[in-house]
Amino acid sequence: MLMKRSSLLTIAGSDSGGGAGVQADLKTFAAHGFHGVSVITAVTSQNTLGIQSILPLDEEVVADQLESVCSDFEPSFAKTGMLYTSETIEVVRDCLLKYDIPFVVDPVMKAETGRRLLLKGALSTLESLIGSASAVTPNKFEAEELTGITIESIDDARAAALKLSEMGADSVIITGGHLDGRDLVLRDSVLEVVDGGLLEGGTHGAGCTYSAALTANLALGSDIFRSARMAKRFVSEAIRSSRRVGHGVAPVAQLDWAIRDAERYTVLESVSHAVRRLEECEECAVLIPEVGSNIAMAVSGASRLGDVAGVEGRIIKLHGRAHAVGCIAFGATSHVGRIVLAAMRFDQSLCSAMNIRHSPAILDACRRLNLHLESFSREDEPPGEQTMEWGTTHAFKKSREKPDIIYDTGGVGKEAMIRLLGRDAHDVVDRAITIAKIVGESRGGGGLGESDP
Ligand code: PXL
Repeated sequence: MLMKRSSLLTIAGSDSGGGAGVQADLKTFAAHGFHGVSVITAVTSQNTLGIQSILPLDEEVVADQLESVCSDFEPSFAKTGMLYTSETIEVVRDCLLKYDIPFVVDPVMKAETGRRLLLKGALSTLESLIGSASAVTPNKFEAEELTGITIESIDDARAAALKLSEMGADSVIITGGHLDGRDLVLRDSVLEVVDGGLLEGGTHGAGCTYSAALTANLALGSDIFRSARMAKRFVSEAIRSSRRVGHGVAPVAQLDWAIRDAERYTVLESVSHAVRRLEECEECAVLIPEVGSNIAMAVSGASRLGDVAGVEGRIIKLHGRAHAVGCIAFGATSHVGRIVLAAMRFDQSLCSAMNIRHSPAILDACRRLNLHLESFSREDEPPGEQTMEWGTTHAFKKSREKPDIIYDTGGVGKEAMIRLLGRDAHDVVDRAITIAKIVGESRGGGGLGESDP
């Protein structure tokens, strides 16, 4: 369970496209396990192609929102984004100081398209806000505007960071989207460079996401250097996960990474629980082939073996039981993993499989369960093919309905094999256990010999 986390506050503009601003900040706070509260300074009408209009809210409305959230939620940290006017900056500063809330200033000035998100005359008021901040996170252009220093090298960035720290912020981070991906972190005259490299992916909202992740990490108690590293990692994953939505610059995806991680965890749990059930099953050793067995399950949308979890070694027969040798991990099974990937190309819901021993009694048990069986012959396999991929694909193509079971009768030096397919590892193991019980009963009382009658 997550430790109890306080609320975090964002004071920023709304981005109707959901990529930057308040929307980016709230998603980033949520991804770090925080409840986010928000004060909207301006409503931007925008999409991936640009900003169509900006409606700044009256500073009284901003002050009302600030009072509402600060008086009740007691945020442990705040961050500011698009503030637009001097008047808004002043009410924000007054409130944060009144409630003694530490804050990060992301000195947002312009959108990627060049549209101003801070009025020209508001720069000096923004500087006074920076003077009370725990951290300020300008990009190269914002740092240039605030310091008057042209930044073309990491040395220029260092000079600008020193000048910014003289404004009074505890820490300065010049973010590196325009500095070969390197961020410069300065605190109490200690300088650290956080390397990152330039990444492939949509970047709209990257600055907001970075400063929100920094805020969350500071609120979790990390120092500025660790927070900067963690925030860089978070925004890098969000850029990598960006998807083309709309027709222009893709927004970063703050939650996809967290959701993917959660799904991978669920898959690991599902496979390990299924393996345990198989090991506890008294009749199941009869299903284990000479070459061993494996159970695989993939995350949704899987496209490579790294997206499929299974037993690192294999499942063998030991003391009359099925027994897994090795841990459950992603990328652990190439044979059964390939079957799953091939089956998913026909039906995304068939994301799990297990190979079991081929024998007339086991095939008969499968038939008695009214499962749809399909087969392939290794003799038909064209040279240079991956057998598992080809066999599975071939079986799907020749089958009228989607197969539950695909088997082959072996070949020279190749053991015959049955593969069970299912919607998840439990589904597959349910079938395996039922088949093993039928085989056990049909031989009259469950004694497990090495071979079928
Ligand atoms: O990324 C800066 C930014 C911040 N806030 C809002 C924005 C943008 C960029 O477009 O729209 C509301």
